[in-house]
Amino acid sequence: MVNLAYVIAGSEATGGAGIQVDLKTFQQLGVYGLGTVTCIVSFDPENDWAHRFVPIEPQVIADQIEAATSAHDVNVVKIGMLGTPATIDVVSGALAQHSFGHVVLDPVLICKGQEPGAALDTDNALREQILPHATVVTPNVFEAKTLAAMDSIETVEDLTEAAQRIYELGPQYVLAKGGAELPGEDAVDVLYDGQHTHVFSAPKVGRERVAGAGCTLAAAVTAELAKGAEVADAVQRAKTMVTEGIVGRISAHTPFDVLLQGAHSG
Ligand code: PXL
Repeated sequence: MVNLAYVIAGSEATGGAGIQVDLKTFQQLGVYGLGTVTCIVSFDPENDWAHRFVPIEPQVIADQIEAATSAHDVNVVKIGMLGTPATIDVVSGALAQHSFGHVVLDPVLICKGQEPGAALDTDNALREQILPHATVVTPNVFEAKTLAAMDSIETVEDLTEAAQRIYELGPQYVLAKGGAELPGEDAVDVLYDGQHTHVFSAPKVGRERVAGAGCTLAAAVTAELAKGAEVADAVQRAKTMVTEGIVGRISAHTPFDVLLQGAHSG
């Protein structure tokens, strides 16, 4: 039997994030991938790699979703960057219509290098229309602060509180990622399911953030769920893949190194 995972996300033209990473991750984990593009991000090398962002027309997103879900029996979907309230309307409609078995939401609010708080209406639409559909939501520290309305997250206890607050907004599991952001020797992530807190820890690989880590983590969770894993096991395997991908990272002319999906041996 072929396991299948679907992603609805943005294209990031350098290959370091977005749907390109999601599909590479699915492939690396032995899952057939299909995807719907919500927006196109082209970094501008002439302007300090600033984001050039173009949303896809809502009807074209709806058409892609129709094609994907008509061609295959899709049970597991990852949601990545959506980018506009109009896109969120289309995607939340699809989530309500299809009742997928698992929805993994990477709540991409801004990308590395963008100004925080640039798009409050989009943040709010994501919180209200997409988050309640999520089986698992995977905020990083910045996204966790925004979604949990907390001024600062500096410790694992803060991260746990953020996960608990975000849980109240409707997802079944919150995976709040400390990553390289919190102080200490380890990259710590916290999974909260409404009752239990599960802490995942791995020694930090350097101190610099690496492009593609968040996308890869959520995509790997998605792939593992598609293969039938329980959420906590899917998270553990995904974290292992991300750690290996960071160890094997490649450099680029962009300001960040890039995680290598192919570094994971399975
Ligand atoms: O890493 C978050 C992210 C997700 N999706 C797209 C992006 C980025 C960051 O650049 O461009 C399409």
